[in-house]
Amino acid sequence: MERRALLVLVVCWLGLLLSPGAGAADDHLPHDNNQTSGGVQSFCQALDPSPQVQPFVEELTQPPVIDISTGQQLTLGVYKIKQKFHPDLPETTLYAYGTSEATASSPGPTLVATRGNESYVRWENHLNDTQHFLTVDHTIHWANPKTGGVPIVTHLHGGEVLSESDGYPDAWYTSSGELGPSFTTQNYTYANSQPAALLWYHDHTVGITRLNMLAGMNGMYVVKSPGEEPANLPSGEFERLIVVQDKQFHADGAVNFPTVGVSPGVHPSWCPEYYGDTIILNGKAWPFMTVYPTAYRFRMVNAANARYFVMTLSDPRLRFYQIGTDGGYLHMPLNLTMLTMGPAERLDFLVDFSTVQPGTVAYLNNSGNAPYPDGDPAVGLTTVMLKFNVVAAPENSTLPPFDLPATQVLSPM
Ligand SMILES: [Cu+2]
Repeated sequence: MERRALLVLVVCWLGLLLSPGAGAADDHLPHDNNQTSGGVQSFCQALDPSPQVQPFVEELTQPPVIDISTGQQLTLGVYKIKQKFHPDLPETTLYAYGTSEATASSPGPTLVATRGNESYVRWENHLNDTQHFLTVDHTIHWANPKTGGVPIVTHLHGGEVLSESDGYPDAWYTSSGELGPSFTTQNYTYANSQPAALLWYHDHTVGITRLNMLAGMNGMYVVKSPGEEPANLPSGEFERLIVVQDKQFHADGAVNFPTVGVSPGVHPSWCPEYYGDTIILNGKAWPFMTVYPTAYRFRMVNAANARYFVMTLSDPRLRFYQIGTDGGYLHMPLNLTMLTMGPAERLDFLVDFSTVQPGTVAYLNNSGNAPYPDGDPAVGLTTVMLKFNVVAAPENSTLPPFDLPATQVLSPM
């Protein structure tokens, strides 16, 4: 089983390496919290800054949740949709997962499985574009369907799965039915044999993974393990699952991705890394979150192409209690002031807001250099991810007490 898990991991990262991202952003803008600015080393062409937006005007939302522990096959399609990332931004065209075109979103629905129960997902391609809306570099090894269209294939990142259901980069398929050389089925089986953890699904097509990811093809996948997880963790409204991504936008709302590569004479549009100047949590640019003075659980996925998030809390009375990582729970919670989350990584942590008064405003900040660790410092609004507004609990309500998992021992660092 360990060998299989390792193989899956290797295949996934190979896919990313074969189809690296691209990018650049405006360079060295002054620190100004009213400005949208990326300020990273330019690998390829410098991209125009995204339209300026007012941060923290929309509440953090949660993607729809679908229980896949029932044994019933779920059909999820990829659809071309429009989505608003911010009231100040025009609609953005995306390719996104959903049970229908009307409900598709980026991130897609959060799939919740139970350890020991197989689940079944049929992944459908409903993209009828004759070509990708982002610029494909035809000089690098990519799916290159003879009949055109937008190939897709879905990988469950971190999942222990058999190869037919792993979403190999060459197992792609188009909406017209053209198949990649490794295609066997689009009906995938997930064993859910592994310990409880947050996984995520994303496109994995050879040579355009970076484009399909930025186009919106990602979502979360939870393996639950009743009876084997720490008791009394914050749950319900006190548990938030969050996909973090950075994007850059044209004035018309379209995703801004380099069209001129790092060595355009050889590869016209290929770039090694992409950094967007807009930080997006669950499909919203710089949302805020209203919290009561109690503990919340945060489970995060970094779905960025290249950006590392080095996260701190702006109020020294607030701390991170990290309880889990990619593979599931840690042996003991870690009492931390900083968390680092690289691309594709997951973090599971608690923040106890009972240590501050209602009326307190706090921020989840980012100080990750881009590229990490030796690139340019984060500047402008890339230094902040999420705002917390601490409010009093409703009258006559009882908030759950802060309760670190009983099966773990607090170990201050
Ligand atoms: Cu992956």
